[in-house]
Amino acid sequence: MRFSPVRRTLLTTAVAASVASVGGGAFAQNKIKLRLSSPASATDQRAVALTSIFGPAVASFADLDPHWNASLFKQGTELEAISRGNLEMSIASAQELAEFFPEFSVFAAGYVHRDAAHQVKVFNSDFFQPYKKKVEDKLGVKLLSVMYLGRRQLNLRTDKQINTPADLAGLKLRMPGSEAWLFLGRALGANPVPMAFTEVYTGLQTGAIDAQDNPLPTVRDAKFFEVTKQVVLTSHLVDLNYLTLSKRVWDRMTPAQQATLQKAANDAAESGRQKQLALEGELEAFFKEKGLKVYTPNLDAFRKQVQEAYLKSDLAKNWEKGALERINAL
Ligand code: KDO
Repeated sequence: MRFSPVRRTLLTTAVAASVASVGGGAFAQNKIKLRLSSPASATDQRAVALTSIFGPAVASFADLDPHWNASLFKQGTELEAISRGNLEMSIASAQELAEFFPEFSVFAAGYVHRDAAHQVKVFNSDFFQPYKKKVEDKLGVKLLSVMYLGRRQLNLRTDKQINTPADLAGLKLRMPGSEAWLFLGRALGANPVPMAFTEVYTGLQTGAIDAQDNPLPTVRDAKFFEVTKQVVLTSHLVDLNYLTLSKRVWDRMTPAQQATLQKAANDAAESGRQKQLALEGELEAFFKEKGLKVYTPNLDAFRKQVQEAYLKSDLAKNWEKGALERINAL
């Protein structure tokens, strides 16, 4: 994995910018504007939890100003925007963080996190604290909470039966556009095509791509079921996002405001997680009613191929020593 020149420059300017902001003082009178940008739709449970729980909980001192469907910043550019002081919040993936800090790709690797509870354990573990600190110090971004997106499943516009990774050979599988994502697509046995989330519906409709992967609630929210014929339950990634906040904004809040905001973030993440889990349990039936095939392939074959691909990859060379073992032990 390479550090792009843009990302490297940004890491240097971010540190300079956060040094310059020291001594900004608490937000005493004016409310803090918290612009949040995400490709998520307004019906996504993370969005629902942020607007119905987080926003009201911080309303005495902050105005949450969410922009869904990537309407403010393009997918994958949000961390850079926060770092440069152009945005206050985002819902970031470990894959996006791996663009700046390659060691984050371990949290984005297939068949590593076991479930939603495991994600929370990892996020709160002593082992994860230096990762958080590095993102704060070098990028000026605070990782507030871990949000559960769900188990990513394959969603195809063709009805070819998929049993093992070999059945995906040559399949144009859309992945979000970063190296850690594309690697996952290749590890599954497909031909990954980078594409922004907001373009996926049209991509499936026109046949620019053969398939996409996302958790069941996202397949419903984004209406991908309207333009696909099957869902193959590979559960290849128990996917997470981090709710992020500009460290500069955090540092200018009073300790009481910080405590309120942190609790609001944790409460919103917990509510979103529970709703997302419940939906995952219900949606198989919904897709079947809509006429899609929904079935489980040979999971041992997928797990074996994906895990082996990671272990012998360049990505794994960037993982902290013992990281995988520590995650597995939690
Ligand atoms: C996607 O682009 O497929 C993805 O699921 C990636 C996630 O990290 C997350 O950003 C998500 O999109 C968006 O929030 C839209 O749900």
